[in-house]
Amino acid sequence: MPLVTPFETSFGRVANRRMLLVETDIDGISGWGECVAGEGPFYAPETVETAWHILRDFIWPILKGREISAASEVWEMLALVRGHHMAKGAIEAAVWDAEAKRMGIPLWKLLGGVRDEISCGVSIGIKETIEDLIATVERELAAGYQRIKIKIKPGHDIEPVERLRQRFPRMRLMVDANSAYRLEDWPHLKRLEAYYLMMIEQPLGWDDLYSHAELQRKLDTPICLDECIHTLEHTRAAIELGACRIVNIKLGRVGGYTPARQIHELCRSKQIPVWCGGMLESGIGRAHNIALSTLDNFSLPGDVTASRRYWVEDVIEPEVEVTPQGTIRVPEGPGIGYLPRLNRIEQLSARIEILT
Ligand code: OSB
Ligand code: MG
Repeated sequence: MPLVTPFETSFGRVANRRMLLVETDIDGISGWGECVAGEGPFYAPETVETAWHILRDFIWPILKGREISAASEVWEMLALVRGHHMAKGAIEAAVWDAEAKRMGIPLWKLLGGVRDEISCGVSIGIKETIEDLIATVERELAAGYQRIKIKIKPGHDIEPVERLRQRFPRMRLMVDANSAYRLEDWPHLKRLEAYYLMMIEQPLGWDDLYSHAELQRKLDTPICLDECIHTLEHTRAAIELGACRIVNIKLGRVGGYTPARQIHELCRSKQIPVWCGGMLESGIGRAHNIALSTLDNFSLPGDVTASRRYWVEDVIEPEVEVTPQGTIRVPEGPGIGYLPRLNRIEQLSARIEILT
C-alpha cells in the first residue's frame, strides 16, 4: 500500500508498506489481525518475511486443530516459540477478534476497555524543510489532534523543536528518536529540556535499558520507551531501573493482547502512564489499536489516527475518522467493529497462503 506521503524516521524512509494480514477461521467465524513487522529489520529484528515464515512453519503447526476455549490462551500456547512477537501478535489478535464476534460483542468490551472515545496524537516524520514541518503541524492541529510527536535524529533535533515551540507555544509536543543517540550525547539531549516536551521517546539503543536509566537520571523530561519494551519482564526491569517514566505499548512489539494487558496492568500498578503506539498500520491494525486504547491506563494520547493520514483508500469499512476534538469514537459493532473490504484486500494482495 503506497503511503500518501513517505514517512521518514532516524532509521530510514518508507514510501510503500507491505502488509501481512492474517485471517483466522474458527468454527466458521472469521477474525482479522495485522502483522506490524517492517519491510526491513530496522525498527525491530522481525520483517514481513520472517513473520510469514514463523507463522506458516512454526505457529500454525502449534495451533492447527487445537481446542481454543478463549483467545487469552493463545499467548501461552505459543510459548515454545521465542521472540517473533509481531508474528504471534498478528494471529493472537485475530483470535481475539473472532472470539468477540462469536460472542456478538465489541472486542474492546471483551478486553475490559473503559472508554468509548480515545484521545489521538500524530507522529510526524522527518521533513526536508522546517517550513514543511510547520505547515504539517498546523494542519494536524487544525484537524483536532491533541498532541504532536516529531521524529528527530542527530542534526535534525534542536532546531525543528525550537522553531515549533516559537510558532506553537502551548501545544503538547514530544519527540521520538528511534534509538538514534548514544548515552554520551546526553548534554545535547539535555538542551531539548528548554522546550518543555511531554516526553522523549526511545532516545538510546533499541535494547539498552541500562543507558536509558543513566540518561533518565540526568533529565527532568520523562523518557518514554518504545523499542525496549518487548516483554513484561523487560518492562518490569525498565521501571525498576528507572529507565523510563512512560511506556508506549504496541500490540505487535509485545506479541498480542495477553502480554499487552499484562504490561498495561504492571504499569498501572507502578503509576506509569501508557499510550498506544502505531506502526503505519492499515485499517485492520488501526482497529486493533483503537480497541487496545480503551483500557484504563491508556491515559495519554496515542499514535492512532485517521485512515486518510496514511492511505488514499483503506482496507476497512468505514475508514477510521477523527473528530474535530482529536478523538476516535470506538465502534459498537462486534469484534474490531470495522469490516474488511475483501475486494480491496484481494486487489492489493501479492501473495495469499491458505493453511489448513
Ligand atoms: O517509533 O513509533 C515509532 C512508525 C514506524 C515504526 C516506528 C514508529 C512509527 C511511528 C508512526 O511513529 C506511528 C503511526 O503509525 O502513526
Ligand atoms: Mg517510537
